[in-house]
Amino acid sequence: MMNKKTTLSKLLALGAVCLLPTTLFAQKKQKIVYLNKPLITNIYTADPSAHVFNGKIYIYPSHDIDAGIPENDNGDHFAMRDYHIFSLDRIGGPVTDHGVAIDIKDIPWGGRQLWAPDAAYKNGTYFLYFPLKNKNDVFQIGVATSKNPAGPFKTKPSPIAGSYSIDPAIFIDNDGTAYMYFGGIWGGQLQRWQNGKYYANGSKTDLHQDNAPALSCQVVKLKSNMTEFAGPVHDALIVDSAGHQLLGGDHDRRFFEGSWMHKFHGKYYLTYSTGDSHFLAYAIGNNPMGPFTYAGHFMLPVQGWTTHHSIVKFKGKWYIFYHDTELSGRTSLRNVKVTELHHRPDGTIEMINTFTVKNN
Ligand code: FUB
Repeated sequence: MMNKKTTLSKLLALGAVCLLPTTLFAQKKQKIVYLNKPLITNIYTADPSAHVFNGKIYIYPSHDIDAGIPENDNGDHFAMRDYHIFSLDRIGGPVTDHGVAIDIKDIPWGGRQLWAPDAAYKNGTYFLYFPLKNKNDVFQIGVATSKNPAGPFKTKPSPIAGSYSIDPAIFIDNDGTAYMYFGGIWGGQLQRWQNGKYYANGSKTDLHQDNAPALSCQVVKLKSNMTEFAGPVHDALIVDSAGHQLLGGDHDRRFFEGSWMHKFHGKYYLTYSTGDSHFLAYAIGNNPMGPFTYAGHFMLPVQGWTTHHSIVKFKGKWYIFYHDTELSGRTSLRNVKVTELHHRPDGTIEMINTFTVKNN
């Protein structure tokens, strides 16, 4: 799953020792000291979308399994088949596993790979949004509903019309308007879509367009029923301080996948993974549709290939939920963690380093 262009020297320059298996550290008498412990240890979990519902934190993660599929850049080894939902009353408190909330066999349009989900609440109903490859092996986004934040959820018979790619993240603004941010390149297939059409062999990928604008995170308003797009999908543009769109070759800063939106002091913070360069980055805007001005990294590479996050305010503090591979040391068997996130008075976000390597 590693970028073919990635060289050992680049990894070392990045300090991305996180990509090396734990055993290598053992041979060299080094050990990894983690900032946080895994929250869930009974199953492997990743891509945690956290929300506060009824005074509790609910976590909607992917459920990683060992499907016996070799790793590749398309992410075929992420062959997840169901979702579990978790809740906790307080950070540091016990975590409850509410069991299977939805199973791939109950999704009539589904083919394979239940990837990073998200959830939302409106008017007495909870909505679970999930990316899944359809029977033609094309990612689309489905939605399921429940009266209980912990499920079980009942899926709509078809994917959301006009949906594509992966990693839905729902943001409801103070005026009640709901937005979905989504998309991911490489295995997330965003590069195969142009003007609402799918090109199976699409070459519109940042891997071949280093000097062209990078592919953008996608954003769309949802109808008040929360199950349909209200209009066209837009590019959530990320620009530099001079107003120029980030370029495809700018792997340290450009959008890759795993977007999230939170609002802080009236500004809209689009946060996302830079994928093959392994950072979490953020960009700030005055409008939920963008444009967003690139503001920096706020999480260094984790132990594992990459991470996927969500940001939530709970009892007056901000938290970031993320994953690494502490429990397994394997890219496709991840575990969810949480740590506090701090905004500085000027609105920038303090850097988080989730592990250090110590000599024994
Ligand atoms: O879990 C499968 C995929 O890996 C997610 O959809 C991406 O965000 C990445 O975490």
